[in-house]
Amino acid sequence: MNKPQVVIIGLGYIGLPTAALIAQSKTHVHGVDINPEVVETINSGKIHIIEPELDIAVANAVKEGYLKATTKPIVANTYLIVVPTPFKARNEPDISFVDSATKAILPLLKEDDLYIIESTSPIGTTEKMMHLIYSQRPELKDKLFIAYCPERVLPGNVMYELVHNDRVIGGVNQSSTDKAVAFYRQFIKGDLHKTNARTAEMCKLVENSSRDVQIAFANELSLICDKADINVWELIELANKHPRVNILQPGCGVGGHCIAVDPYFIVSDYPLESKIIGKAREINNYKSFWCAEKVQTVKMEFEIKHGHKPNIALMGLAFKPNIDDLRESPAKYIAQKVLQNANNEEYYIVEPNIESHKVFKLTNYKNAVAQADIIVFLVAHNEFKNLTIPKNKIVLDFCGVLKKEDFKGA
Ligand code: SAJ
Repeated sequence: MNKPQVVIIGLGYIGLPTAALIAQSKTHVHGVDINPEVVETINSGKIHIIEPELDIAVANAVKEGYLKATTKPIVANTYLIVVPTPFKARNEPDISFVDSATKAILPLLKEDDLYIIESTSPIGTTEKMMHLIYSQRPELKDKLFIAYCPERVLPGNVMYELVHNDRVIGGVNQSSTDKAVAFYRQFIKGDLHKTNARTAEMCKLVENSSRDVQIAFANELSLICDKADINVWELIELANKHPRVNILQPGCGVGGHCIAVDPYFIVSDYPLESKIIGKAREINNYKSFWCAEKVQTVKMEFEIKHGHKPNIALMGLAFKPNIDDLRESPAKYIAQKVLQNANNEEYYIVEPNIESHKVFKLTNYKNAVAQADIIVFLVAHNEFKNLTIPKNKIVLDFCGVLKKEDFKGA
């Protein structure tokens, strides 16, 4: 096999699709992951994550010899850091994975190599890594190309968006930006926008914070409308008829690994200034809590009125509609909270996108609706949209499945 040209550290939701994409253009990619099981899975042409079309891309790349995975990096000329940046207690970003990935390649670096961080990172991380590299390898000072290039793909549509989305690319100097742009140009059809590293880092955080703030506005409206006895879905639809208004949809909170996390990267570094960004996080988190409380209240009202415990259907567990991904899901949080407060009611848990779950006993969605006295819509899956709900059932529609139908709750 020829010498690999690209090393990608981190073979997760972004690293693995990126590795497969680059390998498709017959560039040798050496993927690195600390988890030996992940490495073994990929080398057998299989994948450990759920993403449409990724399985075929990885199988082909491995079969044709352009993608190989190991637990240790090797010498290449381009290094991509695509590791997670979680947050620690008190919502502070944790860049220790970026730090250790950089340390792992430090001894391998040589003049003219390109080092790119793709991981979502607090502002200044790329410069911090540059200082780390040059302090350990002073003979390479100003002889490497160092840049930041965030991804912006939507889970479920990664293989398409990876190629077609525009990218923002920021180097620590002009030549680094140019070199990184030339690298991505080989694989990406979207426009590549040049900037500096700090702006590129902030751009990623701002994109997800912007969406979080907009969702928080919709969630706040849903709380106000619940008190004011106004159908929030109808309200938003009408307000959006204005040519310059585009309100997003309320739901049971914000889930996934990105939108509910990235805003904290700004808030923790700029706590005094980021008032709206911080408040949006609070509102979106509170919305999940509020939904769980609402179920509790309606359940007790039912028992007082009917003199017996209700059957309750909890519809959806995924973090957004029509996917099988339950990571950081507000619907799952609400289901857990409701079940913690269970008091001999019968519960039917529904998630049409998965076969079974190790904690929740799942019920078919039609059966759940037929059995339930109270139907709680947590995720707007397509399956739920055409359900006919008998008038005698109580419906809590937290995600707008029924839109303008007669229902109770935000
Ligand atoms: N949600 C609402 N109301 C809405 C839209 C979304 O409550 O009107 C909720 C969803 O139900 C879900 C959460 O927000 O719980 C996030 O879903 P999403 O589809 O908005 O976003 P993600 O997390 O799947 O992907 C986001 C995308 N960022 C933006 O749209 C700005 C994606 O482009 C990023 O690449 C990704 O985060 C990431 O990796 O950062």
